[in-house]
Amino acid sequence: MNQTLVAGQSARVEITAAPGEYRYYCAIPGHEFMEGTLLVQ
Ligand SMILES: [Cu+2]
Repeated sequence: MNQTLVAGQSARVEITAAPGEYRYYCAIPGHEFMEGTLLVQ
């Protein structure tokens, strides 16, 4: 899934996922620091 936003813009994304840990990150070059982990219980 890929979602691109302009600065200051927000969006809501709904997913159906099995329990587990999912890594998310910004795919724009130079933005490797924009990442995190989504925990689904
Ligand atoms: Cu970014």
